[in-house]
Amino acid sequence: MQLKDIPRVKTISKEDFINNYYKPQQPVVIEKFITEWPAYSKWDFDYMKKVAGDKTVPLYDDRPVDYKDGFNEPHAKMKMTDYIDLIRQQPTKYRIFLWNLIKEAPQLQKDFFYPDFGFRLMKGLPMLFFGGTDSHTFMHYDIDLANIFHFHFEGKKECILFPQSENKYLYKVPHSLITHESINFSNPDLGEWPALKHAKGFRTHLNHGEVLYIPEGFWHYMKYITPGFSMSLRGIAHNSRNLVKAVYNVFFMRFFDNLMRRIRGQHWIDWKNNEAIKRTNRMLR
Ligand SMILES: O=C(O)CCC(=O)C(=O)O
Ligand SMILES: [Fe+2]
Repeated sequence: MQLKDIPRVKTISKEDFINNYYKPQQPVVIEKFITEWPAYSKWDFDYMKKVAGDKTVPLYDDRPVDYKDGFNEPHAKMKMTDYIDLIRQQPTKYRIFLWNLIKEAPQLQKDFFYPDFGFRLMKGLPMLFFGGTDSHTFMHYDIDLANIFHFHFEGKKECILFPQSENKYLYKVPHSLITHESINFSNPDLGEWPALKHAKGFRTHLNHGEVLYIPEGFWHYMKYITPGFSMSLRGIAHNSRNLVKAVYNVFFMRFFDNLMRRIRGQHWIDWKNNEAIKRTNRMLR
């Protein structure tokens, strides 16, 4: 993989952000953007325990996709307070994924602001993500191909991004939003996944208080190097091709995939995983 370091700035004006990153659809890390937010000094594991300790949280690990799992169905549940104790004490695969802040911990809304970067952010959808040492998300892009601002707290997190232009080298699983689940993007076996040698992407490590701009529809893989959590704010896709893909994914792809799981069961999943390899290797000939 050819991974460039994501550029970093301390702060940025709206105008520079739009011209240098949003318009050309390039990622950037802003290191000191949220130092004025209450969240910058308040948000840590003890505070999360205080605010949401009693909540039961859905947990995900890195098990392979099973046809019996519904879309985004959790693998385990725990009280938030127990989950935070767990990730502080030992490495774990368990992550919290897409936890709706407004629904689950609305008082956290007082601690941050919706930044004005020249386009509208979806106000109802601030999402939280937690992970322990060595947990990671699969390489995926979001169903609505949104622009994402990803704010990180507490720990250190590795982020690897690819634009949609690299799909042909990424062993993308058809009728889904993920790459082949056996690839370890932190250290891929290029003998087994030769097409990845051609994929051009980006990498960075996020620390407490930093925000990563992920351009619309970009693939993202996140690995928690140490326990931490993040908040994502989203802005709707502007490129018309991305918007068409988003509408297709939300209104068709999801239902088609669920229907095929019901009809063909594990064969459907196995077929898709095989196709991911076949289609990508075809590119190499
Ligand atoms: O950081 C994570 O665990 C995943 C973040 C993510 O997928 C997102 O913000 O869309
Ligand atoms: Fe995502």
